[in-house]
Amino acid sequence: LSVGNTDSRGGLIVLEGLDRCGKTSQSGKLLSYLEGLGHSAELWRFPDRTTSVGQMISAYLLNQSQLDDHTIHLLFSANRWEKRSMMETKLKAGTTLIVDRYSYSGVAFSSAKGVDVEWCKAPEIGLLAPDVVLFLDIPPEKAAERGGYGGERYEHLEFQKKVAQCYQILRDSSWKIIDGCRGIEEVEKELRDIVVDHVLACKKGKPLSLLWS
Ligand code: DGP
Ligand code: NA
Ligand code: NA
Repeated sequence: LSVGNTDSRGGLIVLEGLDRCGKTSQSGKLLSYLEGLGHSAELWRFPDRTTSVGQMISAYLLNQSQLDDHTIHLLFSANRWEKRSMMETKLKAGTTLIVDRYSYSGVAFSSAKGVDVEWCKAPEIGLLAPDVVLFLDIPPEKAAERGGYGGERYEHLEFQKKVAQCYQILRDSSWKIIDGCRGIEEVEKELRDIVVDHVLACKKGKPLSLLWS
C-alpha cells in the first residue's frame, strides 16, 4: 500500500534491539554521519516521553503507576500515532528520520508478557512502515553484563530473554540483523553503509508504505 506522492522523500530508519544493545548511541552517530554528508535528518525515539501520553508511559516504566498489560500496550501505540502525521510531513519534506524503537518494540515487549501477537500488532496497522529496521543483535546475557540497566520495569534478564524470542518472529524483509557484540566502530561502519543506501533509494522516489508490510 503506497502513500501519495513521495518524490525525493527522507528515509524512515528504525533501530531495534534489547535494552543495552547499543542502539541509542548508534542512533546518535548515524545522525551526525548523515548530517555530515549534507542530508536533512532528525533523531526520534519511542516512547516519546515529552507528550502527555508519554508521561503516562514514563510513570509506568518507572514503576510509579500500575496499568493492565493491554492498556499500556495501547498507550505505547497511541504515542506512535500522535507523531504519525508529523512523521509523514517530515519524510515528505525530505528529512530522514532515525528512530530509536518503533512498533517492533511495541509488539515484542507486550507479547513477551503473554499478550497475543496479532492483538499486539493490530493498533500498529496504518503507521508508516520503516524503510529499514536495523536490529542490533546481542544475547540477553551479554546485554545484562554491560551494566547500566536503569532499573526500569523491563530491565531484567529473564524478561529480556523473552523479548529476544518475541523479536525473532517479527523479522521481515525490511530487517537487517547487525551483530551488536562487536566494537562500536565496527557496528557503526556497517550501519552507515546500509543507511546511506536506503536514504538514496528514498531520494530516488521509493514509495512510502504502511505497517504491516
Ligand atoms: P527506552 O526509552 O528505549 O529505554 O525504552 C523504554 C522501555 O520501554 C524499554 O524497556 C523498551 C520498552 N518499550 C519501548 N517501546 C515499547 C512499546 O511500544 N511497548 C512496550 N510494551 N514496551 C516498549
Ligand atoms: Na531502557
Ligand atoms: Na534505549
